[in-house]
Formats: sequence, structure tokens, C-alpha cells
Amino acid sequence: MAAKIVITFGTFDVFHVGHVRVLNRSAAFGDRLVVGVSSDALNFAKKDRYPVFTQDERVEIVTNMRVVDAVFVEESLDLKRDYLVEHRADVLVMGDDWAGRFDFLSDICEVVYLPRTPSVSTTAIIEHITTTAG
Ligand code: C2G
Repeated sequence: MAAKIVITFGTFDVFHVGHVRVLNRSAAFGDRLVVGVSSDALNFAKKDRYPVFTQDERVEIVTNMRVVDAVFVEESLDLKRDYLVEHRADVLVMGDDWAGRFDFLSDICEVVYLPRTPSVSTTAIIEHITTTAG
């Protein structure tokens, strides 16, 4: 039987335990985990700021996670369908901050939303460092 391929997406900036857990939980849905890491330009378009770590650094971090089999750069939110087809994804896993947003892709794969890890976020870490540094 062919390997079951799971795909997930994210910026994974200032990599933290919430990121580790979503990758581990995503991997558990299949045999191979492919991750789309948002480009710096996509992040700027979404959040109006550049990530702390560059896309090359973020790709390097995610690539080195034990459960991750392949990584590519996600250039646009509108290319989701193309990415799923290109990587032959059987399951799309997203955090539940995106709940419902990708249901239209359920004609080509299973779509799963996972609850976020509470009380940790890149934004909160940046704020903590900004207010406690110096
Ligand atoms: N996450 C989580 N718990 C947290 C923080 C993040 O489970 N406390 C998950 C998010 O739900 C997401 C992944 O970690 O599945 C990456 O989070 P972000 O880097 O914030 O991803 P985002 O910028 O929302 O990019 O195509 C969609 C985008 O690329 C998603």
C-alpha cells in the first residue's frame, strides 16, 4: 500500500513547543510528513512584519525535526490546492485558528484542524523579550 502523506503549513518563526507538538501530532496522521514553510514575503503580506528568523533559517529548523520528511517554501495562501496535488497529500492538517478555511479542499484530501497549544505564541515571546530586555 502507498505511504499515507500528510501536509501542514506554517511560519514556524521563533520556533517553540507549540510548533513541536503540531508537527508531532500531524505526523501521527500518516507515514510521511511534508511541511510548507511560509516565505518571508507571504508573512509580510499576512502580518505586516517580517519574521524574526529568515525563511532559510526557518526551513533549516523545520527540516531538522525528526518527524519531518520534506520541506518546501509556501509562496502564497492561494496555491494550497497546487501544493497538495504536487506533494500527493492524503491529509491536510492545520491549526484550529484556520478552522473551516480549507474545507473546500476536502474533495482531494482529508482536512483536519488541530487545537493549538495554549499559552504559547511567537507574538507573546517577542513581546516578553521586548518588555523584559534591557
Ligand atoms: N501552533 C499551535 N500552537 C501554538 C502556536 C502555533 O498548535 N501555540 C500551530 C499553528 O496552529 C500552526 C503551526 O503551529 O498549525 C504554525 O503556526 P504559525 O507559524 O503561527 O503558522 P501561521 O503563521 O498561521 O501560518 O498556510 C497557512 C500558513 O502558512 C499558516
